[in-house]
Amino acid sequence: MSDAALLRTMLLCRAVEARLAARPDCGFQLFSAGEEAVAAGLCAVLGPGDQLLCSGRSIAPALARGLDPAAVVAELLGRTGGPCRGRAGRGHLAQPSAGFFGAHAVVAGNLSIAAGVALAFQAAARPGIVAVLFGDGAAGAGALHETLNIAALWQLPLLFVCSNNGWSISTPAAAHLAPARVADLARPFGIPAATVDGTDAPAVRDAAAALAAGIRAGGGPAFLEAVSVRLGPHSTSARESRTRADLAALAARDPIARLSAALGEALAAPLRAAADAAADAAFRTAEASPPATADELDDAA
Ligand SMILES: Cc1ncc(C[n+]2csc(CCOP(=O)(O)OP(=O)(O)O)c2C)c(N)n1
Ligand SMILES: [Mg+2]
Repeated sequence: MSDAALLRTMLLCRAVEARLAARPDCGFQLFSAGEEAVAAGLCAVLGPGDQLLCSGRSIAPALARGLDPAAVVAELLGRTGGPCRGRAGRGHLAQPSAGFFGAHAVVAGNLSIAAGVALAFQAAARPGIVAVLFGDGAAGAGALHETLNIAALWQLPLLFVCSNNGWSISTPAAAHLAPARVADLARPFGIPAATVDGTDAPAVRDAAAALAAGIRAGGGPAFLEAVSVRLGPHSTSARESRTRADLAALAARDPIARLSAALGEALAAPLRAAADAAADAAFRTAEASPPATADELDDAA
């Protein structure tokens, strides 16, 4: 995927989230602003036969994976036009037929499920790989260490990707994580690991491509740590716990501004306009979709 295509993907994610954030009925959301380069760079190396699992911070990963933006927005607004007919929302959004095995709201809960999907690929001799995207908050969880162990032992086709934005809600990584580099957790298991600047989309793509190639060649699991930034509060209902000075420093690392500057305004401006138009169209289509009914919600329970 070209650098311009990465920027197009990131701009769409930002445009959709900005429109959602502006709505009084936006619901409880976790936005990816600042982390779009991780989603775009990772998804650039995934093909139709691969599967992606992510955390509850799922909007950019779902859009970057290529899900229909109108369907994603419908799901977020609780409309029946969503892939889960509006019953899953951000926390459980899934469309396995599109290579998106889903969002998992339980921190670290996606890891062992991803190992199961990778085991199913291996058992069926399917050529694809499974990527699991999680935060630094999952890095101290037992599920990560158990999954690293079994993935290494069974040589599962699994790409671990940690978007290390340095925060779990209001807890800094330094307060809950012993190693300074999350990627170091993979090394005792013999799993190839790399750390990359997660605000540099082409660098994420290139690092993910190298690790994915090793997995596709039968080399077993790999681990990518993308050092990212969370530009906004943890969620739409969380108070910002960082200072204005902290936020200003983070804003200077905005991955979209970075790639826009690298590619030049002549290229970035039309991409921005196209992303805005695509996001507007997605909301129009989603709003025309009926809300999920109470009956349907009962069916799902
Ligand atoms: C097992 C579990 N504990 C607590 C929560 C509440 N929770 C939701 S997101 C979050 C922080 C996760 O931090 P991180 O993994 O770094 O992801 P980020 O929010 O930075 O994307 C927490 C504690 C949860 N969803 N699941
Ligand atoms: Mg985090």
